[in-house]
Amino acid sequence: MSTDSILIIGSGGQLGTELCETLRGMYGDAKVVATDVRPLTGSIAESGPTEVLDILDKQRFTEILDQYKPTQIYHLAALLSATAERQPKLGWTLNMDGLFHVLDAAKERNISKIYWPSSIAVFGPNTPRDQTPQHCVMDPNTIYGITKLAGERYCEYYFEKHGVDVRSIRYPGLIGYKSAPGGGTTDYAVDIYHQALQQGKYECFLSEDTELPMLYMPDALRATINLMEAPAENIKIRSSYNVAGMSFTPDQIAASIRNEIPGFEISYAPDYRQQIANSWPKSIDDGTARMDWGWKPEYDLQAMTGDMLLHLREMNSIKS
Ligand code: AKB
Repeated sequence: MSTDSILIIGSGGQLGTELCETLRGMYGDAKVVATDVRPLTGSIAESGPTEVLDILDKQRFTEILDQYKPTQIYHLAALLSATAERQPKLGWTLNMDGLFHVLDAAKERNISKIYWPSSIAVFGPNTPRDQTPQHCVMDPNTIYGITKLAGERYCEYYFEKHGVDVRSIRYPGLIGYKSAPGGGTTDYAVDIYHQALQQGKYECFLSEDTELPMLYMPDALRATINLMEAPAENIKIRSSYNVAGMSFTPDQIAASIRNEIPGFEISYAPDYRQQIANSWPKSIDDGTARMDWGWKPEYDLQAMTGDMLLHLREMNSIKS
């Protein structure tokens, strides 16, 4: 394999699945090596190279680096907020040690760019919750948020001290129809569409007025690629960029679904994830990303709902 290949760590997840497809479309199937802790199957395995990789296994990671000599790495493997709250030690180890392995590899080898996702979980109860600025109080009180904030500091440190070209976005909740999320607090906003089509109703684990920032997957992919393609001198933030698409409550997403499926019903049974959501911003100020590399979202809530339902109906052969 030539030296300009891309390695994705965590290709089996919600973002990894779609990012792999996008990057293979852009650079060629053979150039994008998809890895995951579990063997990858389906179109991702049929269309290009795949490997099993637990990023905590440094020896296996070294073998893969030696074999493929990637010049870019997208390191996506992590435990998300809800799962990490249930397994805090594993959350810390996977999210931190995995990042160290990748940053050290970039420092030691000829790897020109690293992408690492951060999250709105870096903010906490004392952060301004409306239009949360790029720079403000950050006091996350979830394990996931703590690892993301520590990871951001590490990324900036490796850029400053070792010249590692690492780029990052603080994703809000990601919503897409191609792949399922797993272990996040914002996952309800994906599940609700599936349940709306299958059952006509949904029981939400957050309260009706819990407002959170969200981003539709096509916008998330565009943001990620635009950031990675931007000239290095434009990237002024080496911790992680605020990026936003829309903000809504469960009540508002339900109303947008009702515009398409009039009989849709929602009920509420908040659980431990409510506390996580309560510590996060309601909306995000992404002015710095807009200024530095031209970020602009395309989808609002109703446009996303229309597109999600259209594609899910097509995929499941459901008539409207
Ligand atoms: C989660 O809910 O844990 C993630 C996130 C906001 O980072 N979707």
